[in-house]
Amino acid sequence: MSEYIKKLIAEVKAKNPSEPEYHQAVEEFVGSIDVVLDRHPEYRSAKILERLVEPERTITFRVPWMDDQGEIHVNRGFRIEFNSAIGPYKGGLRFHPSVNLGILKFLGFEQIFKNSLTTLPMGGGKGGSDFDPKGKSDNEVMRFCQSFMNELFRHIGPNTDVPAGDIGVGGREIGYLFGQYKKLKNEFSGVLTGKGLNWGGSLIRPEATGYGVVYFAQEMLKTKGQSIEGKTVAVSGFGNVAWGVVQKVTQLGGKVVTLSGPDGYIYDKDGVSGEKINYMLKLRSSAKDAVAEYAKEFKAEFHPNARAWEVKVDVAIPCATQNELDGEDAKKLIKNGCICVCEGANMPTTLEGAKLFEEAKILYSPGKASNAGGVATSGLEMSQNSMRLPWPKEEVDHRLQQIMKSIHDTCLQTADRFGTPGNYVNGANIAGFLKVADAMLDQGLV
Ligand code: NDP
Ligand code: 2IT
Repeated sequence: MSEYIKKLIAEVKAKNPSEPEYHQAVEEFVGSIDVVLDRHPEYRSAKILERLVEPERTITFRVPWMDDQGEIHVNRGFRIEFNSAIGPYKGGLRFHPSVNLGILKFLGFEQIFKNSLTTLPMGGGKGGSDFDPKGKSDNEVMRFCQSFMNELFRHIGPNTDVPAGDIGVGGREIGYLFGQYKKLKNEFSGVLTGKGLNWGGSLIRPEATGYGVVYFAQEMLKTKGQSIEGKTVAVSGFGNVAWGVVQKVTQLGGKVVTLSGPDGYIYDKDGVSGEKINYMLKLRSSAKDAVAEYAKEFKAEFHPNARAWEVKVDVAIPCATQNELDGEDAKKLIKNGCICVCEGANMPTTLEGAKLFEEAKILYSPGKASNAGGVATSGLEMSQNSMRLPWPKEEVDHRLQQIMKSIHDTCLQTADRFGTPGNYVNGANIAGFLKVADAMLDQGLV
């Protein structure tokens, strides 16, 4: 690593103390960019990296709301408008008690390059709140969303910043947020994505992240003359992304044998398929934060307080949250003969885990490439909203498949061009970076 990059990382750490996830995301990214700067000194002199690591705008606000008993609560709301070089800020909202500025900055930073890879014109942003949806009633969630939008509405717009869902934010929350935006602005527009199908949503958006991950994994396996068919797959999480992954793996003839939650993981030797996939939706909406009930319902094994990565599988698809797969987990997967790790969540693998996958030379893709199908389909929802014309399911799915193939091929070609063939991490970081960096140069010092 060059002195220049080392200094940049040290400055990011000093300037953004107590934000370990943000440091991790920057470190992982700039490690790939060193070689680009050697070939393109113009990026260095224009201070592109120094500008990239500083969000264009960071908004924090108070979110007061009342529970069903009449008690008042105060949460913190955020929106990080990170980079608008190639389009309006775009990225999800996360509602989870762990949310803080550092976590949203890591997510917003990754979103810049992910969105760049999608081939669509979207800048990078992320937001959310430390609100805990666990155990809340529909009315409480509605009042929280309305209060959150009472401030957020003045910062967003269909050509400015277009939020969507992430952990803890699904169709129900997007509905309440959209309703309040519409009331405040007196405007029906595509200001959020992941909307309901009757009011501007796109077919396939709920499934898109998970489907896209599996399309990407399929492309990765193809490079080794293999496919999903007949493979056993470990999936973590049981939320939106995991649900889409399980559906698509099953359709393509693979077998998902694990799901996980904060309480542990389930092992289902017969595979999560058929009615069991719909049961995931029930588990999720029960807001109990646990997968143990799946084991009871379908006579599967439940392993409390353990991670699914100890199971012998061909393919691993982490779909829960950041840093859920560390060095020890990576060693277990490699030892058990896993040939492909395709990230569904954002930054689920620690720096150490990623290094081990790279050294073992197994197929390994970073979330910013393999989970980009969600935001890409959000981009397709924006196009349909602008045209005021919904596309059929087949068209959206076809475009999603094309986009995932394009991201896959771009990653491999770029990795090759910059001297690290087969390295999806470098390929994704560099290809995502080049488009944004050139747009920043074109647009001058803003
Ligand atoms: P959901 O809320 O639908 O599901 C999240 C899953 O992860 C749940 O099973 C959840 O369990 C678990 N989880 C969340 N936080 C933690 C934690 N701190 N420790 C352990 N488990 C946790 O979210 P999504 O499926 O939408 O998101 C999953 C991942 O995919 C995230 O990394 C997200 O950023 C990423 N992603 C999402 C996209 C989308 O379009 N939705 C697009 C691209 C990436 P519980 O809530 O019970 O804790
Ligand atoms: O991490 C992500 O890419 C998302 N949560 C989806 C963002 C979006 O705008 O659809």
